[in-house]
Amino acid sequence: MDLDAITKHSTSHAKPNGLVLQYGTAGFRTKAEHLDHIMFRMGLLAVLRSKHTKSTIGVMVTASHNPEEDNGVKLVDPLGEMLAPSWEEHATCLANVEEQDIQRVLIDISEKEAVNLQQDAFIVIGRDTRPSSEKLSQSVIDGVTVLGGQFHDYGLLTTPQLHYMVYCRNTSGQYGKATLEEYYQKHSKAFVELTKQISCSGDEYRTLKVDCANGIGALKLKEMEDYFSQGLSVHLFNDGTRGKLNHLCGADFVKSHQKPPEGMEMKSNERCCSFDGDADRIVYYYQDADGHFHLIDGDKIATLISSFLKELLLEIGESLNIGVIQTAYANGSSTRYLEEVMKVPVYCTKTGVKHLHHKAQEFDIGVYFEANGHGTVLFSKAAEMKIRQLAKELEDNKRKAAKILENIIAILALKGLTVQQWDALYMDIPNRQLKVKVADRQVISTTDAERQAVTPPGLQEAINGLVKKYRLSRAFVRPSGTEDVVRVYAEADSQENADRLAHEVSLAVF
Ligand code: NG1
Ligand code: ZN
Repeated sequence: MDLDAITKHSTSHAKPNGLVLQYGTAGFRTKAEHLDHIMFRMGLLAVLRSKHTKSTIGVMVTASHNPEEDNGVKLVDPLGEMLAPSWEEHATCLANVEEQDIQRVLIDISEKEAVNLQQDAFIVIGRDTRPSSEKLSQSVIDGVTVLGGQFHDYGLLTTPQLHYMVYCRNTSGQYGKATLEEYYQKHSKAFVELTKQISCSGDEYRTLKVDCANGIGALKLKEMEDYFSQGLSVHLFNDGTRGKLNHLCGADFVKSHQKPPEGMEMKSNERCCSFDGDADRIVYYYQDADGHFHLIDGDKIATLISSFLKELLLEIGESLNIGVIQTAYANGSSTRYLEEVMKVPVYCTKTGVKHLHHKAQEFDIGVYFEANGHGTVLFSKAAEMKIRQLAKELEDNKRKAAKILENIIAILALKGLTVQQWDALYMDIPNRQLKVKVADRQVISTTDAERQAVTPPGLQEAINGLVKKYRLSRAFVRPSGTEDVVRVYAEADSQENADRLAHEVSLAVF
């Protein structure tokens, strides 16, 4: 370690006095002007992590669905996963020390984790379209180079694309080359193959209106369009040419306000969807003939995918185990439908993809989605090999199902239901989410996958009392990991009651 260089560079990425930040649900996130030192230090940490794992590590500069003025950073581990928990602690520690202690913390981490400092390090970097992102990613690069790490800056990328690049680079090209070209080719090929096999016709399945949240999704979908020319026709809205990122649009807006984004013309029964600011979230929706808005959120996506997969497995006679992972924000109806009608086991974890991902790894096929549209499907190595084998071996009709499964590993698409039929799988229980500003949100601590408040004393009892007043009701509170607020969630038998319960619970939080 060139200690002098570290000292010199860290003074040019000074930490604002008294600022304490935590590596939270999705890395560090706050106002962009408070993040320069964090970026530099995460560059340093990424190098240690890369030396430790002897692999390429990813750094993504984004604040996803937060307002345009915010920014954030998250590290991506070798197989495209979220950073390991013990390293999150190192990240928090490194982020908060005074400049003169940076070297000591770097040495501490290296000793604790037995990092071989002679090992080479390689970092890949991506960023979203926020005005602050370019400069902040330069600060990451500064941190990487000062510790002697090599890097490749991909520039503008979606979060899933950066995860893909990291994965490709660490699997010696077995999965594919770490280029956007290959990313688009792989996905479009699987999609086109898949739609060939689905017995549906008509434009309905091939056209889609996309609200890009005025973010990176628009740029990347435009790049991708040529590859999809035969299979899919997408119409982009909120493509960033006029509006502000995530402002009155995007997946988070649509999900939390339960209404269409501004800037999108919706005709009745047209299939529409929204991305978030880094394009790792998607929710679908449509307006019915009476002008009612229907939201098809992450819970319904998980239901669709798991029922589709279950049918395919049945067809090929395979008994791979499927599990669905949700959070406390999953609509009560979706959990009931999955467990009682579809008979798939459902597990609840804490909020944040990393928790869902971890649990999903326990299954041959783990389907996980947050209600807000973050999620994916994990196939265990063994399951993937079995499916690929079956796709080669089975006789015709069975082979077809295995082939579809094989393609699904790369891309997920509809199974020939209309958006209305999909929506009708179950009816959401009316619900409401609210944000409450408090002096210190950390006074609230929770247990049972965040469904019960442990502190402050008396809060859970108060919530229980309120919930009892309503039918089909449920409510919980938790401190946000990405914003300085407490989140309140409530469900009840009518929208009016859900709104009322959420409001009453938010008063109990003060
Ligand atoms: P917080 O702010 O911890 O609630 C939010 C979302 C998470 C996840 C993260 C990361 C809700 C209720 N919470 O976390 O699901 O998406 O941001 O982006 O939507
Ligand atoms: Zn996101």
